[in-house]
Amino acid sequence: MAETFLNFIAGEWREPSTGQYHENRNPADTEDVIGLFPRSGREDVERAVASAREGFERWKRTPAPARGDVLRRAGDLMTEHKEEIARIMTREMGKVLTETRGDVQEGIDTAYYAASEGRRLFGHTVPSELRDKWAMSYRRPIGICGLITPFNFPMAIPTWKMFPALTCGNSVIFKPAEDVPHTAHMLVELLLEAGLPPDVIQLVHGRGSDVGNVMVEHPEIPVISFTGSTDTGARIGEVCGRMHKRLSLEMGGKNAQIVMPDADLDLALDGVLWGAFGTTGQRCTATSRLLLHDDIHAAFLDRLAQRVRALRLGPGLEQGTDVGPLINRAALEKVEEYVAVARAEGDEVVVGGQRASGAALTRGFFHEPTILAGVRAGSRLACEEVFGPVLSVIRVADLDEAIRVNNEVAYGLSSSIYTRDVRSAFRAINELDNGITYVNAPTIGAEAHLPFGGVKQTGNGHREGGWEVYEFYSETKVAYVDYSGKLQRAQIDNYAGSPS
Ligand code: UN1
Repeated sequence: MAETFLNFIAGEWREPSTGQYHENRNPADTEDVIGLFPRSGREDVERAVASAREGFERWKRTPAPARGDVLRRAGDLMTEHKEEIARIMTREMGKVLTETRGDVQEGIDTAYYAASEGRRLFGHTVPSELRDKWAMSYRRPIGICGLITPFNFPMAIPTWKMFPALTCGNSVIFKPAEDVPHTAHMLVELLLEAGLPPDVIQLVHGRGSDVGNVMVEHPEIPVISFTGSTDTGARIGEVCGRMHKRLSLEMGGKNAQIVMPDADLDLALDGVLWGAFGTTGQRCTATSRLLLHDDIHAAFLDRLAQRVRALRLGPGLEQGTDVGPLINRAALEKVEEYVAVARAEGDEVVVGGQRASGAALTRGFFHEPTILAGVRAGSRLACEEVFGPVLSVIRVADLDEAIRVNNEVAYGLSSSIYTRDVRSAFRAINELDNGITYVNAPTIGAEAHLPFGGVKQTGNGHREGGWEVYEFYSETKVAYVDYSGKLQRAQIDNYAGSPS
């Protein structure tokens, strides 16, 4: 019998008001049932809001360094349980164990950063226009933050949102993706063990169309942070715009790696292999386009094809596996559809192109790592996000064309250039329309303490990670203190020219 998991609402592990559960299955072997997880409804969110409201009142008065201290302990506990969490994560999400260890490590790094930020949360002190007057800005917590997170980084992405929100003094309602509820359960357990007051965190499992929608539309949740598809982000944006909510969106990408003829080609090969097929291509930052300069196109493609053919497809828990399964059946079918579109559009399938065969692999959602060549800029495979192990190779004549092709898609998350020419490198940094550009490194691998996010349809101007996210989760307040003992009108009301 599979274990039944519960929501964490109002300080208790509770059954969902709907009485409904869904089965969480291992994407590498669908006969392996991990557990039953709640499919919650409106009533659960209402209860969570009522409790988070009380949690917020107390937590916002807790000194920020003390709030940070809870996150430091959470980081310690995550470190202690790193291997256990990684195994749980691989079982429900599919990516290989080395990568799930990395995912947990990103959460740990985010915890320690958040802990130290509790001792900073800088404001500004600036001179006043007037004598005997003090002027400064500082940060205040906002309220209840609704966090809606994706499947592909089950630990890192929730911590990117949750830890800064908590350090800033907010309470949190957490709705993890339905495919990765077990990791979310672990995270909440560890936070409680670390000493987070129970009403400051609420875990509500369920579908976006039920729980997510109710959170987004709830008038008492003033902050929403969402990572997921651009379509869903657009719908969330409409509601939040109407309700004047603060909203952070991290959405799709169509990230490109450019390889120039002067590059270290071995390095570029390692880079694209990791960027395109790591996490089975299911990172928002995954390399899904390879822009190859004419001069090296044929030779590079040839070597890449050999390397891709050698990748081992298999369960992420098995040693020697390079590429795990896709997250679910719909994701696998989407990849198959895109390969069919590619064939119809006349792209050449150089490697892969099929659902994986062989008894062990047909029990999971495996698709062969796939390279498509001859992809034309502007075609569907050159523009649309696949979110799977599919790389579109586009031929370019020079750096100008590479920059143009990189920039002509609707998304703008990450990009990469391999070159030994410092001029090309700096031109790329300056002219590629992305939130992140890597030089001589793949499109994946952002560090936890720098701002993460993209331009155009990838985001809405906010960043996760680093110092910027702390601005998102706090409200700036300005205080003026006049100690002159008399009414001093502001400069605009008494300007008498430059002081003598
Ligand atoms: C994502 O792409 O979905 O940059 C998040 C990386 C990781 C996070 C990626 N640090 O590869």
